[in-house]
Amino acid sequence: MVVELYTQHIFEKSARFQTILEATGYQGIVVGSGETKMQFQDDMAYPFKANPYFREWVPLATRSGCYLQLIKGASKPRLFLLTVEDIWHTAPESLPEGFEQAFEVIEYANLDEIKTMLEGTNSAFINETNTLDIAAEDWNPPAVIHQIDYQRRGKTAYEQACVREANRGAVPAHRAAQQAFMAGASEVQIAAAYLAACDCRESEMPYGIIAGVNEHAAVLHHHNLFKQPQTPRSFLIDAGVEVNGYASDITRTYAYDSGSDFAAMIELVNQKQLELCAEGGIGKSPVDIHVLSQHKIAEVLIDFDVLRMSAEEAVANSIAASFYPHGLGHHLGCNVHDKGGQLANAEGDVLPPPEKYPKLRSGAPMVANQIHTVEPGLYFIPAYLEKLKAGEHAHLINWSRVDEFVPYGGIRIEDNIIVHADGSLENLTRDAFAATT
Ligand SMILES: [Mn+2]
Repeated sequence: MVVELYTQHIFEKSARFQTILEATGYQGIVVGSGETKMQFQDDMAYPFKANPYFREWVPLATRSGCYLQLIKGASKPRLFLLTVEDIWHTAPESLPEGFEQAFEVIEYANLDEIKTMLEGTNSAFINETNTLDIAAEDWNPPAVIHQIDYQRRGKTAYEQACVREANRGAVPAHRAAQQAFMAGASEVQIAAAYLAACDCRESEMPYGIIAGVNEHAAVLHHHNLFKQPQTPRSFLIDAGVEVNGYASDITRTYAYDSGSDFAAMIELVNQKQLELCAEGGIGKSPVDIHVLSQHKIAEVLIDFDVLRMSAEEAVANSIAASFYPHGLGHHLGCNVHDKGGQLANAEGDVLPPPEKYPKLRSGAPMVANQIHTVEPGLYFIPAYLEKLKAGEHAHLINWSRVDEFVPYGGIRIEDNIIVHADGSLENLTRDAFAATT
C-alpha cells in the first residue's frame, strides 16, 4: 500500500514538475540532496540532513550526494546515488523496499562522473551548493523555486499518510514525556524519555525538542534544556517525529496539580483551540482565523480575571498579543514550517503578514490538501509583562493574578490538520491521541 501511494506520489510530482518545465522553458530539473559539511578546522562532520526539495521526492534524509533528475517528457525520473567503498562509516541509508521502482536508479562513484552524466541538458539545478558548476542563473532560479513552493501547498495522498504516521509515532513519546514530568524528571531526562518512546536518535527529530518545565514554558523556543530537576508545576512540550522526511509538529501543556487554576486555564485554552481547528477550510484566510484566535485568548484572560477589559479592547490595543505573541499556525510538510505560506501565485508574489501580526507565517487562503498547524498560546513572559506594566493600560490588568500565573510559564496546544479536497477537516493529532488511550 505504501509503495502504491509512493509510486502515485512520484507520478503526481513528475506531472507537476512538467508544468514547471513548460512555464520556465527549462528542459530538465535536477535536485541535489546536499553535501556533508565539515566543521571548521576539524575532521568532524555536522549531522547531514537532505534539503526539503529533495526529501519531497526521495526519503533518503541522511544520504548526501544524491541527485534527482526530471527531464521534459521522460516517463520516469532518474535517481543518482553516490556509491563508494567506505569501511569507516555505516553503509548509507537505502530506500524503503519497492520505492526504487519509481525511478531509473543510477549509481556513480565521483563528482566528475556525475557532472558528465548530467551535462548537456538545459536544466535548472536546485541544491545548497553549486556542485555541478553550472551557470549561476540556472542554480536555484527563483522562477523554479517559486513554482515548486506554490505546488507544495497541496499534499499528495502519500504525503498526507506520512504526516498522519508522524502524528501516530509522536503520541507514545508525548505520553512518556508527560509521565517523566509527573515523576519529577529534569527537562533533559524528559527529552530522553521522549526519544526512547519513539525509538529515535536526537538527530532524527524534525526540530529540537522544546521541553519547558515551570517558568520555561514561557520561552517560546526553549531548546537549551535544563539538567537540574525542578519542583514540578507546569510543563510545555513541543516535539514531533519524522516519517520519510515528513514532520509532525505537536505541542501539549500539562499542570502538575489537576485541581489548580492553571489546570483549568489549560482546559479552557484547549476548548478554544478545538474551536479554532474547526474554522479551517478551502478559501479561508489564515489571517482572519489568527485574529479570531487573539480574541479567544483574550477571553481566557478575562475569564480568569487577568484582564479587566473587553476582548475587543484587549485585541485592539495589542494587549492580547503581549500574552500571545506568535502566529496561530503554519504549513507543515517536509519543512516543519513548510514554504509557500505567503505565496499569492506561482510567480512568487507574496502576501505579507498584517503589520500588527508580523510573526504570522501563513497569509494566503487555504487550499485543498494543505496541512496546517493550529497552535494558539497564552504566556506570562516577564519582558512583555514589564512593558505592559509601564504602559497606559496597566490599570486594566490584575497584577496579583498575573503574579500567581507567572511561575507556570504558559500554555500552547498544537494540532496538525489536513484541509481535504471535499472540504472536510482531519485532525491528525487528536485522532492519533484518541487511537492510543
Ligand atoms: Mn508549529
